[in-house]
Amino acid sequence: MARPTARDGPYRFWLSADDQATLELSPNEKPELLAQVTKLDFGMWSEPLEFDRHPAQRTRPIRLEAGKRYAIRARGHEQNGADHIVAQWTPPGGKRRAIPESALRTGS
Ligand SMILES: [Ca+2]
Repeated sequence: MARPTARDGPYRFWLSADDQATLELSPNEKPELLAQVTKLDFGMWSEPLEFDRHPAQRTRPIRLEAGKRYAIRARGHEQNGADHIVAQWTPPGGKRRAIPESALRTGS
């Protein structure tokens, strides 16, 4: 669950994974409304924390409201070799960085 506490505005999400991965975001806190915002197909792996190997690693800007809760889910599928999955975000007017723990909580 992501809860941007600081600012309204467009957030861009980033995904770095090995092998296949998807990132889903809900328009609200309901996980049943999760919709895919980007997908990395098999073959679209990257090094850990490498976010510029494939255009699909970044989402379009997505408007989020400060204080509102959103369900978010990253899922990976390992095929062989190394494996990892990391999602980050770019907050409005900021730079790409880890989603701060203060903006996340687990469960529904
Ligand atoms: Ca792998």
